[in-house]
Amino acid sequence: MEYETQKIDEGIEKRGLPKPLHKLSAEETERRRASVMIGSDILAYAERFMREEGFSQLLPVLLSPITDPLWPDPAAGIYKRLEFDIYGTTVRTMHSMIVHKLVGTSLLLDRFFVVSPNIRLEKPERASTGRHLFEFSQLDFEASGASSGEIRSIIERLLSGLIEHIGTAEGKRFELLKGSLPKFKIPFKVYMREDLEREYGESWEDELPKHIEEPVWIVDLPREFYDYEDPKTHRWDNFDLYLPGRGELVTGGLREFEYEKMVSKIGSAGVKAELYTLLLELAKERKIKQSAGAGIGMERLIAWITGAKHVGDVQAFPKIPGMVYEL
Ligand code: ASN
Repeated sequence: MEYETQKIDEGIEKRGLPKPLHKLSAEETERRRASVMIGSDILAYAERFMREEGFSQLLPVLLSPITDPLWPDPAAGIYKRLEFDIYGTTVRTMHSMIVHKLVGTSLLLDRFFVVSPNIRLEKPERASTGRHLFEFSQLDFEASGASSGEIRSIIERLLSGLIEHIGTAEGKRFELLKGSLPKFKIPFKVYMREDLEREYGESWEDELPKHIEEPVWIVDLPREFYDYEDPKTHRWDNFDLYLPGRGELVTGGLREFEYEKMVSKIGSAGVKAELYTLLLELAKERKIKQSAGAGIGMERLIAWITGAKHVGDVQAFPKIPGMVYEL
């Protein structure tokens, strides 16, 4: 055990990974404290903004038989899916509350958001990307009857208001981090995924962040069955927001709501339909209303604003892929 701990410590040091709290020097503790406190302010601002936009805040769900398949998603790098039995039923740790959002906006509330902890066991080789964690939280929200453009506009207004707020409220803490706030204008530029593939090839996701100075939208991304695909053009009415030097911050889109389309997309993706029985039954009874929504990675947002190199540097208790610390 002691040997293992020493090996992990050496690994963290050598690779410059975020350390556990009890291993930080006094100066590093000050910096971690500043990032976490700016993070607290960011969270409070974002929650207030969402309420003012008419979204109610729900508390998160952590375990359910149904979660996001995260498949097919070109960016997925899951090393293990956690499933276990409770009370005789198989449950999964929450990958994202997407299905809860579709059902919730159809049966309960037109607009809601959740600061939603997600457990995705990313591959250990993602430890040093600076972007991946095996536990993170997203500001996940959904609006019945909204378009994907409306959702993008909400996010643009949230981000620009947030940067302005943090600039005035958090000046002192920024001095300590020696950082400068991101600068950008809204609306952000919109790129078609197809054009990026043509320009940068298959690995456009890694290339694009090196070539942009401000956040940009990417639209039309073939991925999980719940995002809307035009049956005639095969274009997807969904989006990602990419940050300069960092990559994806937000994922979202307009959603599927029709039974036949869901069934056929689940089938062609090779996802097990029996895992989504409830959603499919509701869709068959035409009880699923069309909605649109998105999720903003909170640690990525805080790391971008504070200038942290690794998303784990803004977590009080870092969750680095492949590294399990005591807390
Ligand atoms: N939250 C995302 C969305 O709303 C889904 C995800 O996290 N995979 O589209």
